[in-house]
Amino acid sequence: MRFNEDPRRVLMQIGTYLILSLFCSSAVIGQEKQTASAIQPNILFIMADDHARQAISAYDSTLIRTPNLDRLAHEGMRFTNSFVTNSICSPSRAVLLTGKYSHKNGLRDNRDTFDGNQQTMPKLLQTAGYQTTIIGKWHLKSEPTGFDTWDVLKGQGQYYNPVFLNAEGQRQIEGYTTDIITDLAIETLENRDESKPFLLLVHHKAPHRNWMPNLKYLDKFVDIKFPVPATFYDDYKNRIAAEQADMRIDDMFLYSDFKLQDEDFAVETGSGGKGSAVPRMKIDYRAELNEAQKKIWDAHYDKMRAEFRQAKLTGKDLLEWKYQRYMRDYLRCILSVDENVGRLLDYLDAKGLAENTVVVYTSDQGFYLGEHGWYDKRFMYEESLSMPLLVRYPHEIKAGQVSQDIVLNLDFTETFLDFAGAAIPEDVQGESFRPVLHGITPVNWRTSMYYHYYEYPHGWHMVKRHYGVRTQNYKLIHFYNDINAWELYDLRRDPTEINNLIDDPDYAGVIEALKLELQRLQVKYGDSVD
Ligand code: SGN
Ligand code: CA
Repeated sequence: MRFNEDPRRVLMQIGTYLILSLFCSSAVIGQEKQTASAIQPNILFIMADDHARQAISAYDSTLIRTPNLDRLAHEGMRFTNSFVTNSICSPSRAVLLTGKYSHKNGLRDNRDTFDGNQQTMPKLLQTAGYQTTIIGKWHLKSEPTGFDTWDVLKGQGQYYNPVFLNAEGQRQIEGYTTDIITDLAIETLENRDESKPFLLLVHHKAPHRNWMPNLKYLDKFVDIKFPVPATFYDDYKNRIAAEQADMRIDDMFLYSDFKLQDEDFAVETGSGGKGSAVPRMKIDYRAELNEAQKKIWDAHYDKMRAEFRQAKLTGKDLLEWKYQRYMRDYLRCILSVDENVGRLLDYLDAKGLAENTVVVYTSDQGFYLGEHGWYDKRFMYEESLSMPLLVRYPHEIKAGQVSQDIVLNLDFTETFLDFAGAAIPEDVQGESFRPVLHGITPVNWRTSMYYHYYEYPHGWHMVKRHYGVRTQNYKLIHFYNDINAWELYDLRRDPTEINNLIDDPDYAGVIEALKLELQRLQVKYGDSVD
């Protein structure tokens, strides 16, 4: 809600906010100890890996129905301008844990190791009296710190029969990873110390590449033809970095991405994202399945492969076949994520915890589902810059709200500390969006956000280094390193970002203002480009 809306409504909102702040904010002076613990809510933070907003029906119902995620949206607040500051896995996780930009927390790209000795959000919450746990994907190389208990996937993790690492060592658990992560989360809640509030981070591996669905969902979506996105056949005109990126659906691996699993497809012909068209051997993803699982798996994909061979597709037909194949497996993985979010919500209901638990659903970043002809993330363009964000906390958040305020993954640390009533350290770089959750945009809320991506020229997908600024209406990006290319988008007129307006004289004033804003943000956050 904005201040320039109906004044009566605004007054009512301000009233509600003041009342809520008085009753809910743990920062209220003179609060008794016993009330202080009563108002420290539990925090259940569920984060998927590469979950595009387009694949949550509360955002967009074109592709899939996600009743449990929608339930969170309907019972809480859904954010439409929630962004990450560096759209790639490990860096995003490091930002979540520290509330600091990549250049400050030391983890710029997936090759880096997280320095677990630094100040982190779980450590701060631990000090504030919380019982802290992480279950699922970690992907930060060093051992987790700041958690009372942890059970994290080894490396990127597997979809089936995953190996978990914890303080005692490692163990393998039979089954489907999205289900198992939820089982472990529920086990954690069952065994928790009830005298303390909890912080539970549930980090799914799904729906990360190579999109291996649960066996029970293999038959889903077989009769559906998904519409290709408007920019599917993008020609990348005036966008050099986009043109040179290596993440087109057309180049995906036949064996592992499309599961055309036989020796004919074992040497990949597409580049699949390594940045060169050099043929490579198949990734043997089937090795993680046990014999019983493999039997069901193969029955499905072998049939599909036989149909594919018979169809002898080429050109546009082949490309659109790849898109359909990609969508099916990706969305089947989402079915499991949604189902397991439902299991956790049901658990909270059954134990009477729903009222006093802040439930957050998000993803480590967005993803391309065929927009610009792509999969993957990394770019500052909308699909990968955006993270889905749903927050429910009946005690403070009115049901069914939608916020357009700009919030960032950088803000989770401050927001959670705010809920915990804990002091917020000086060097944390985000903002608490708790007031935004009350339905009012604070007068001084941010009107622009800063972004910086680094993983180039090493790593996957050849997305050039870039930084930029996004406001409610515009986006300015500078690609650097081996190029020097600026892009400007007018998001109101061109929401799919295909018209780079950097050379349009009508926008000279906008560009100048955005360049100044970019500089201001770089100074504010202490970033420089070297
Ligand atoms: C893997 C994927 C890439 C993906 C990176 C990073 N290739 O290497 O497509 O961009 O992970 O993803 S795969 O063939 O091995 O699946 S991230 O989420 O960890 O950043
Ligand atoms: Ca990811």
